Amino acid sequence: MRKYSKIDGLFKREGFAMSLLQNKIALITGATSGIGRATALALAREGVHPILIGRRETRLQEIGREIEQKYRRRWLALPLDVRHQREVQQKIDTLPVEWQAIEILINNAGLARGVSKLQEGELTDWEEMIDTNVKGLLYITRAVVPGMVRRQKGDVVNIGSIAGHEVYPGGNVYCATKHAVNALTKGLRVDLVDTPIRVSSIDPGLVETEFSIVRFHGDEQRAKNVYTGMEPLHPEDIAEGIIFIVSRPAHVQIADMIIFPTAQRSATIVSRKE
Ligand code: NDP
Ligand code: 8X3
Repeated sequence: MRKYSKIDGLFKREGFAMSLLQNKIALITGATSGIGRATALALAREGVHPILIGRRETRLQEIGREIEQKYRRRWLALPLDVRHQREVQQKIDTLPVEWQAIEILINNAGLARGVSKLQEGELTDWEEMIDTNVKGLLYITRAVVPGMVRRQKGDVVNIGSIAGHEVYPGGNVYCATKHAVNALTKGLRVDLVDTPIRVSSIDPGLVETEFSIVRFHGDEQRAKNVYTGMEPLHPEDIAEGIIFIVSRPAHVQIADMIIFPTAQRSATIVSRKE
């Protein structure tokens, strides 16, 4: 009989991914919150040793300690702004030797800013989104993937969005950055065709994290309204999708996984109860 246990609020079959992922090293960007944090914890639960990247160092330390206490994994906090190319390259190039063989890269750091019409948009918001979601993802990928190619081993998972498949009112530049992530995922997958390295993207609809608080520049009430009257996805739902992707047998590559809350059917079609 199959054994199920409740871990972190999720039911999972024991040993589902454990043996495949045991002792691998993963680098997760945006690990201080939301999807990145949930993914770091889920990977650690499966036996992975995570490198945690984000700008808020105290949070990186807290999450690292949680990983150590719950799962007894090694972890490394790497405080870093993914927009700073030289620092990205330098920090990856000078990782302690026991952390260099990164086998799983989760390109998750990203953000939306505002919902202005394009003709009224804030240039600083545009630049922050493009620099983080597109250029930051490129800088990290450029620094990490050559090592995977040398070792002939690795998984790259980019966190895209339904906003990379559709556009919605006020989504203009954010949607453009996620369309770019979609294209970069496909481009990298093609460029790595002669290697065993797999490239995947996971594209969620509404997930309740700090995302909307950041989008609305700290307006928590406005952020809450995004999820009113419906059950959004939880960051752990996306983390479980990532575990599924990276724990497939070596000959199986998940190209793209679109995940919606049940109450959502497209970027703009959401059923809300009073
Ligand atoms: P959160 O705001 O909760 O988390 C975003 C993470 O990105 C934080 O850890 C933040 O860390 C990090 N980050 C932002 N900018 C930088 C930077 N310049 N350098 C390093 N880290 C950075 O949001 P989510 O968890 O929801 O977002 C994660 C990803 O998921 C994003 O790419 C987002 O676009 C995508 N997504 C989110 C959806 C949602 O509905 N929530 C749906 C679809 C996709 P710190 O501030 O400490 O640097
Ligand atoms: C986040 C989901 O619909 O706010 O990528 O763009 S959405």
